[in-house]
Amino acid sequence: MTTITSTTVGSHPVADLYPTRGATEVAVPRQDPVVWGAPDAPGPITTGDLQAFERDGFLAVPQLIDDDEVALYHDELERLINDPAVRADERSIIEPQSQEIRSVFEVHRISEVFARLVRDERVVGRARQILGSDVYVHQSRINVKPGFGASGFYWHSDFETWHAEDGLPNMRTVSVSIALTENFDTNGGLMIMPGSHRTFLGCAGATPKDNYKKSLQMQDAGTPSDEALTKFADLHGIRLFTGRAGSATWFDCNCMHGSGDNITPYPRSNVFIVFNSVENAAVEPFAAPVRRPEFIGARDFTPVR
Ligand code: 6CS
Ligand code: FE
Repeated sequence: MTTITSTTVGSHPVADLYPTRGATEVAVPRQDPVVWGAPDAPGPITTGDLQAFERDGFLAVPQLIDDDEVALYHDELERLINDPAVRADERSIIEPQSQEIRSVFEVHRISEVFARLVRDERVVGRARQILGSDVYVHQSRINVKPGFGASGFYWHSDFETWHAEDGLPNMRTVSVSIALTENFDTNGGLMIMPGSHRTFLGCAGATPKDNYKKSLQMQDAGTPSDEALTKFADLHGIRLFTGRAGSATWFDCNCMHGSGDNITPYPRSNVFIVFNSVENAAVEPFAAPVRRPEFIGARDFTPVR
């Protein structure tokens, strides 16, 4: 018997369509559209590419920003990670082994340069087309993934975390990862299981308090079982995304994805922006004792203009 839990907005319960972090792992079909906008909606994405995004759960853009812009954003990434105040800030996640910076969160608010990238029509215009509404930034981060051993991210669905811990009710959220260094097939690139976005895998195991302090270095709660991952991989396959600096990958919030370690000398740095529909604003966590901090799960729902 599945118990329908809910969370509340004011006194209005919001049904939990995607139960997770209970006693056992449970897969349910996606109950939300993938592309919320009209297929012929105006914007940078062609109708054919929108249909491909609907089918696969991702869309690769060979060159989203040009070489000059890559230099601008990469310089800004370097400035941020070399600023002692940023390193000391809780928004910075440090690599456990090397003690180098692994990620810096909320770059769209601490950096005017990255704030401009978010507002760029080539970026926010695509998000509005996919989500069919005005959008706000749920989360942004730069992932540095330096060479010589930077650790990857184990398989997971972002939505599973954003639903359980940040209280996003529906799958109306899209991420874009923009490469700021070359993504080779060897330096820990993003891997996605094509089509996996159509199944929600509720994970087993309750969310520990202050989970984010560990999960952003090495995720534990919300990790699929080997059996489930084997089924998904057998059914969907695995696609590795490579591309030059300036290329980008748009992917649905519920894709099963991950990335390997980077033991090459070549950093795999990207900027990662998560757009959420203003119609899907965060409520209370569906499966966590407390909210995560706002620099990870935004509570300012002001649309990007
Ligand atoms: O927990 C989160 O919100 C972050 N964790 C991962 C591994 N991907 C999504 C997101 O940036
Ligand atoms: Fe992720």
